[in-house]
Amino acid sequence: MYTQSFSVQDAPGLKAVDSAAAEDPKLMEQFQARIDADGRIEPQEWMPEAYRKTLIRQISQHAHSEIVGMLPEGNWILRAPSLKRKCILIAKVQDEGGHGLYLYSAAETLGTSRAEMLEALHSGKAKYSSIFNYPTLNWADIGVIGWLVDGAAIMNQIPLCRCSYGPYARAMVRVCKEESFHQRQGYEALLTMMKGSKEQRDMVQDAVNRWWWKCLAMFGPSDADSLHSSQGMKWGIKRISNDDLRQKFIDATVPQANVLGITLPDPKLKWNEARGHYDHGEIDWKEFWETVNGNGPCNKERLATRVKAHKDGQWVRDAAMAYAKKQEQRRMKEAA
Ligand code: BYC
Repeated sequence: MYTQSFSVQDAPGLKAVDSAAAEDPKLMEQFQARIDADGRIEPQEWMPEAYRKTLIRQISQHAHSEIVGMLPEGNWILRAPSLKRKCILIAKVQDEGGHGLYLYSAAETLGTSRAEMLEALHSGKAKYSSIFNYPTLNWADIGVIGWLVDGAAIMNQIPLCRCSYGPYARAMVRVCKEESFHQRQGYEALLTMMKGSKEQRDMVQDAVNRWWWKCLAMFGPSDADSLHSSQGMKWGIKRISNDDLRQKFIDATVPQANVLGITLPDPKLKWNEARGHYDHGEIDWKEFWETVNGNGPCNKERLATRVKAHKDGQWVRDAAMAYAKKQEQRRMKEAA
């Protein structure tokens, strides 16, 4: 769907966004009316500069999360306990790489380039999901990432299939289908371990204890502290708030934890009949912001691995460019 990226500024026939037009009240009114009527905005259409920038920020952060998210699981491909688990894990990690590619392409339709986005990631300027800065200590962590991390990701990403920006919304449809397989394979791996020895069951419980709170923080700061939520909701980029998504995730996950036979590490987790939701304890926001700001347990390692992979892959990009150039020259010669 997104094999042809283009720059909004450079593409002929497309109107570059200028800040004077961005402030034109009539255009703004038409734009908001389109969004309020649940319309989609496409790359060649007028959009406020701030809408474009917000989308570039969110989609590129999302893309970075997908490719950095390959690293903690990638570490376990050689250590998967069976050929079946290894095949599943390879397929999952490969899917995450694919998600990164659709998302970088969707962001490129807004006038940024792959090189700019990667430079921002590699220099530490851009954010990516906090969750990938924690270590994967044993095989149960891989099951828990599938069950909880991908489970949280689906909860956050299903509403993005209705995002007002067309290319992002369409990319999310396929991403969500694949995330659903990721979540199920994780849960199934944990169910298998829970039917095994006491040591295996303890490993699952230990992994859940370490990941639960970090997964709740994935949804972002509470609504009262969320910088971008109200504008993002007005523009139809976000459809459900951070806290509401977090609550939906908790409500959906508690029964799954019961079937699995593990305890979620929150003494305040309790069904509230009046609210029709589970009450829960407070997230450690100080720890979350430390991690988001580069000081989590694995931030430096993740970034170093990513930068090395990019450098090591330079010859592949050079070879692909040389091949494309050769093909183009051949076509020109044949056409002449
Ligand atoms: N980690 O005003 P807020 C995956 C930042 S991939 C780090 O609420 P917004 C998977 C936020 O960026 C999962 N930073 O922001 C892959 C903002 O900072 P800036 C990734 C976070 O944008 C491989 C500031 O905090 N999913 O699942 O309205 C294997 C204030 O926040 C985090 C997406 O990216 C965080 N957790 O809402 C397995 C989904 N949370 O930009 C699985 C798309 C917040 O002002 N993104 N921040 O410097 C979104 O839905 C939204 O951007 C967020 C944040 C809900 C994440």
